[in-house]
Amino acid sequence: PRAIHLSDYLPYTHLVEEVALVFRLAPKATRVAATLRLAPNPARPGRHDLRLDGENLRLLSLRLNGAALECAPDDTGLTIPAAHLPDGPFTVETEVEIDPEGNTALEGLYMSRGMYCTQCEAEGFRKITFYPDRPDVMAPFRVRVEGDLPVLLSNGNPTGQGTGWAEWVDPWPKPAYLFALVAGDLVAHSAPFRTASGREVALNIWVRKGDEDRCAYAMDSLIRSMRWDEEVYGREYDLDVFNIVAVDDFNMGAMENKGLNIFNSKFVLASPETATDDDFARIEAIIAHEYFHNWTGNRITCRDWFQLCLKEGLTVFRDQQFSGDMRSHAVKRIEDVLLLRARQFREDGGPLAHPVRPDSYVEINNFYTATIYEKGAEVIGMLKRLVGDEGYAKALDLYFTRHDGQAATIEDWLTVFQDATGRDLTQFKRWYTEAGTPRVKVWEEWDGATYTLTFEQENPPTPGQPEKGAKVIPIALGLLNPNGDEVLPTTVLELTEGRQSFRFPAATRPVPSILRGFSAPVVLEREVSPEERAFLLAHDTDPFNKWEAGRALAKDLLARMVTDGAAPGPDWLDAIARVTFDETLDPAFRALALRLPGEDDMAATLHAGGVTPDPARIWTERRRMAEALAKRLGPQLPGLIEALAEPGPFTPDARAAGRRSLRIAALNLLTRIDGGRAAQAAYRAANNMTEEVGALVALLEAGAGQEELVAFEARWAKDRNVMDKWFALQIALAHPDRAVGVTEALTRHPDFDWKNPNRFRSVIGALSGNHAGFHHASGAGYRLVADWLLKLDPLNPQTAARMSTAFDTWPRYDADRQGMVQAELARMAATPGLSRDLGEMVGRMRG
Ligand code: B3K
Ligand code: ZN
Repeated sequence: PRAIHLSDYLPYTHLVEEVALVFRLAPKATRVAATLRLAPNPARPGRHDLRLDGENLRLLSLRLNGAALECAPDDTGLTIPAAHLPDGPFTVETEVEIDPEGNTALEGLYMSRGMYCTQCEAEGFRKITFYPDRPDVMAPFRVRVEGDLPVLLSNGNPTGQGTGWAEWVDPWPKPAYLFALVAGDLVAHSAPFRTASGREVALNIWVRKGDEDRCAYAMDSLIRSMRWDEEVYGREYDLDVFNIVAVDDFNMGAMENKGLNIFNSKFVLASPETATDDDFARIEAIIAHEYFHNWTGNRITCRDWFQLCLKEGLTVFRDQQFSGDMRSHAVKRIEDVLLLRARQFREDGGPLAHPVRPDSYVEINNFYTATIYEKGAEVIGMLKRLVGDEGYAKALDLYFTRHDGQAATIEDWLTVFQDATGRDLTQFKRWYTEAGTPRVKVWEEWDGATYTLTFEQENPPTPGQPEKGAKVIPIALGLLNPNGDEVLPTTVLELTEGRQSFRFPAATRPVPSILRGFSAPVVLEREVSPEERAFLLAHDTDPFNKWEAGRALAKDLLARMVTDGAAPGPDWLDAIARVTFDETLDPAFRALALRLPGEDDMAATLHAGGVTPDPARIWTERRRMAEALAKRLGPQLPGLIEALAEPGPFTPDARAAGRRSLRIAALNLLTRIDGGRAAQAAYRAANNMTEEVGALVALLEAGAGQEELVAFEARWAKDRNVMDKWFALQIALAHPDRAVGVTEALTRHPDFDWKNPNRFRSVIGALSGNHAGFHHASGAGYRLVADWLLKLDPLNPQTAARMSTAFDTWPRYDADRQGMVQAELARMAATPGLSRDLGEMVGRMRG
């Protein structure tokens, strides 16, 4: 399959002035009639063939300006030669037949448990009808849906409905990837919303009967998101209705179709009994994310798929701001950085590294990555820091006025910032075009009067990019006196050269707090003594760096435990103990400070330091670390658990969730030293899923919990979203020697419906998330995951390809493991009929 290149971009030959679609729904033979009003595009002078994309469509009829036309489609579309086309505007009508029931790829129009739904981003619309399926072709849509189901939905405003039919008009020109249709026996949880300028909007969350009592939190999140976007970005909603539909079979989290967001049901449905605090937080964030796309993505969309970060990076940045405003900025930032390091730094450091704006791809679905999303958001965070809050606000206002209704590029975005703030962003643009995580080394010097910090940046090579220039790196810095007073409040240094020094007057030698708030997505390399880290953990006024100091202390220690058998000493144990019981600190922050470094993170860190990680050893030492901490805190844990109990009914707010997370972290430690008694009692007493799962996790991590697993299954067998947790937890937390066996056993469970992406992820994805189990020396983990990817690929290539990223860290490990992964990658590559999706991923990982 051929790669597509950014440099080959040309505007489409024609403009689509209007689209009218009629759907006659039938599970195996849905008919789609499309009428396209087209005109030559002045941006492409000359006469051109009309090329329409189309895949797996049975063409029933084709008319040009009302007259039948004989024209046979090929595998990827239909061409009407220029010779047939008039000089001016013309109309093309097609009728096709498609098979929603046979659509297991869950792209285009498909069925999920009796309900019709669509997923068109990135290139699914071409599986529905012949069309120029590219984001720079924007048109208003009229849709008529006919089908024997009570609820028939599409984008825009409803314009009429009767038994068995409904009509919708979306006045806002949009690319085809934002098209959506849903039909099913659904019920709505509804609420009214009045926009700032007084438009009445009907909000509906459509779910299956029986799920309507699990929509309240999603609705509340939606209303808060709509209000927030008005208040913070001045963005109002622009239709009379906003519909959200929950679907059980979905390849990713959710989709921002205009006026008709479609969600994976696990990111909508929540009740205290079925959803954990993390689920509630994710629902709030994803509802906000999809809603925010209405402006950043829909009203202003992407010119081509290389510009994906234009909408995704910005929308992630906005949803992060929103969650911070709703909850705690400090806690949100720490969680976001944990995720960034776990997913994006991992991607950036391996064979799948690519720029935030890639310049080529084979299958665009493979580029919905942590780099596009999370690093894309980090880049905007840096931009905001560099131009300041006011500059950012001015730039965003200009972006919305200048580009509303357009399909824009990263160049447009940066030009807006240059025009609004006067700042030259030529060098900054490298963040978009160059892959890899910069490494920043720091040296300090103090001569009695002046304190000097010298930074050196190194931009490591990545696939296809052996060399790169220096980046603009905003480094937020604070200086503390040895007595803990802050002598320099947060100041942003701009590192623009390979090596650069900054000087500060200082009569005593200060302690630096560098990269506050994680002001740039870089790896900071600096030799720091445990004493200095403990000092910052105790005194830093920047909550992120305060947490980071404890994290670094733990990572340094765990690295020494793994490499030279060191034992946890009082420097770390006492420092963590102080934070754990410091009642002036937010419980959510204390819980994060108690969280040990992850095994995969540790493997990456060891590898970066020149040590080949041994997964089994990391697992053992990390456990030893937790046990030492449990022993150190032990006597005080029951009291802490007791003090954090929440009287009264469950509320999902950040305050209550933070208390629960600290309580559960304490319970988890206690379980390592009390034989599981407290956790067993907590499991029985739990009246919400957060505590139920918290107690179960504690037991499973301690090698117990079998009885509780049985009870859990008996209680939740009928609830798919809850049962996903049951499958995932026992695999993710299995002993490394048993992880593959447990996974194999669960693949034989009658409820292992592997064609359902959520269930597949909660079994196969949970195994690849069990670091020591997946990387087991036997190679059985690699084999099992590869077997299942090969089984899924013919049915659902998108999900198979996405999950293949499990293999991308192979260069870190020893020669045996490298060889075994390479063998699995080779086996996959050699499989006849491998999808373009999985084929591209495997090819990139083999290098
Ligand atoms: N834009 C969608 C993702 C589509 C993924 C296509 N493979 C969801 C989101 O980012 O909001
Ligand atoms: Zn998005």
